[in-house]
Amino acid sequence: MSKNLVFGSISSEEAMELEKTYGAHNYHPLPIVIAKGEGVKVWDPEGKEYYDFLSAYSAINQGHCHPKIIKALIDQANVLTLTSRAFYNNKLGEYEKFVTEFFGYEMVLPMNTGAEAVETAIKLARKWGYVKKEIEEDKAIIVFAEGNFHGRTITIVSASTDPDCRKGFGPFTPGIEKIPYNDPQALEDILQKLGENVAAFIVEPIQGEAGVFVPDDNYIKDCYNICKKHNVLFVADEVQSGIARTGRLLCCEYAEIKPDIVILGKAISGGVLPISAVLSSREIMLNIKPGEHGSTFGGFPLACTVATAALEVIRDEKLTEKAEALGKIFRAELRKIKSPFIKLVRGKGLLNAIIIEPKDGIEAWDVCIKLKENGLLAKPTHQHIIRFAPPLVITEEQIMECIDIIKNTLLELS
Ligand code: IF1
Repeated sequence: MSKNLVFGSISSEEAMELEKTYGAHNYHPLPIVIAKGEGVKVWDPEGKEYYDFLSAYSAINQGHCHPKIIKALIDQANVLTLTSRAFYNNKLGEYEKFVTEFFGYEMVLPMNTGAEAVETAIKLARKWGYVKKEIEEDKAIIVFAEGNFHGRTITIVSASTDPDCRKGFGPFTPGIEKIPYNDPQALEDILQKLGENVAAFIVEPIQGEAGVFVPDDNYIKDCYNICKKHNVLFVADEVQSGIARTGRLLCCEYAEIKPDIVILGKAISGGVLPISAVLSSREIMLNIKPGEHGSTFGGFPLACTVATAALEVIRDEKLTEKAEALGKIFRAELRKIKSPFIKLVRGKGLLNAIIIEPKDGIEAWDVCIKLKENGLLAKPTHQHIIRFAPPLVITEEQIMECIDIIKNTLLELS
């Protein structure tokens, strides 16, 4: 049977079969195989073209295979990839200066995945709690928001309220409290009660996985002020909301506050390597002493070079401004679509979602299948929500083309 392949050497069917046979079934992907990516577009092995409206969950803000980032990867890969932190190297310090100045912080602790950065932030906060706030040893508490998503490690899922993230993975890490999201009073109440042992409040400025849950305008600022009042660190998980995605370099800028600790991942590398970072002050960062935390690859030369190029792209191509302007157009156009399936449109910048009203047995998953057939890739979250997050390099013309695809798809399903 001719495979009529355009990219790679195996067909979509073969690729899916191989994953099913040899790969753990820890995901339920949409039935689409991606073989090539460039900018806002991806292609399957048979050459069909799609708009990518997931951007690998906002890791590909700069667009697939951005030439500047790929060049940085290739050039550095031919010189030096990894030294470990047993020795110095000529790339880490330069990157640390660049990234701390880029985001306006004094110090950075480089890690690899977002979850590792969240774990690092938890350790930094606990350490600060014992050393600086003089919390009784092993009594430190970290407060999280219900509906959060911060990664998949045991400590992080200990903070989760999603049964699918927790079931069968206990026992869980102690010293974790959870309060309703978008409710500053709930934070005030728990800090009134337990505040003297609370080291930090860790929160997403917009809850991505929860379905692009944008809190009230005052929420982040109120929580920050409550944390200050109780000598509790305010920690922002900007792994998904950060790096221009919501129309600000950091989503917390909308609240006009500067978190004590910022957690970054995903688009810090433009989706080229797993790179993450924890940014903070010297007063917080220097409580972790040599040998108390780290990782083999954390801040390796290849990562430093790629992350520098990826952040320069954000700056030089003005992707923050673009995300804000195009996000407004995208939401306005989505809201013009008259469809019984659209219950709500919400988001900030180019992190948006529609809440689907199921109808005649048709749910968000079916909408995504039809969108795929019409050339646009998006994936549902929590059954009835479809997240739309294209690379920030998308043009206004392409946005309008995708609005038409979404409109026509919903029309077809009606
Ligand atoms: C999966 C979700 C998104 C994150 C925030 C930390 C991390 C993530 C705000 C951890 C990671 C990814 C993980 C990936 C799918 C995706 C995801 F659906 F899982 F929840 F984006 F919403 N903080 N989110 O969003 O970063 O360790 O993955 O590098 O696990 O399925 P990571």
